[in-house]
Amino acid sequence: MVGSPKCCNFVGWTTNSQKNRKSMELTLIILKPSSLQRALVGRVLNRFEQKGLFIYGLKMMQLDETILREHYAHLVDKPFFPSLVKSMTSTPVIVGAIGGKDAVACVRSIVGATNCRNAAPGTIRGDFGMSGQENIIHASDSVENARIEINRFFKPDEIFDYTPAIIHSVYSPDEIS
Ligand code: IDP
Ligand code: MG
Repeated sequence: MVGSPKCCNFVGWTTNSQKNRKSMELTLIILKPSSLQRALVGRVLNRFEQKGLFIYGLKMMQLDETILREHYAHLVDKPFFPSLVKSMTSTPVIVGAIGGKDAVACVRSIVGATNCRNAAPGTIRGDFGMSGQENIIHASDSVENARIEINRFFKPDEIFDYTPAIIHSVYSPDEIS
């Protein structure tokens, strides 16, 4: 974001109201190797666009064990962690910064439960997967973790602040002004 050393305060909306900008959030998604190998990238990204969320950053990158030990710090002692690292480094991934009002919770809801076999139909994991590990996509689980994860995977100048042309059709005036 212009003038900001980090992208953690990004809101992505052109409005003069700082108060109302606060409810606009940015969250991190990672399209995992299972998305790329199964050629699901377009369909997965479309789930967020059709909802009315917007893409403010998007890139392909190769992960390594170092960044995964940081990103999955809560799982490093789990027996499946080596398998998770092997999977997550098996192809490049696509990382995205998705924005909107209450974006963190909305994106988690669209993604669904961790194990695809338990994920509700209509969610990404529920519709596209059968595995607990090969579950298509990562999404930040809290506003604080979204801020940390976006800063982990994106440089500030890789997040783009623009106003979607359809913003006034997606939200009512009181929701964004
Ligand atoms: P989340 O991705 O739904 O937030 P986390 O518990 O944070 O779930 O786990 C991170 C990732 O680790 C999962 O998305 C999945 O790929 C993998 N994972 C979690 N639990 C298991 C398991 O029991 N077996 C194998 N892989 C797992
Ligand atoms: Mg998680």
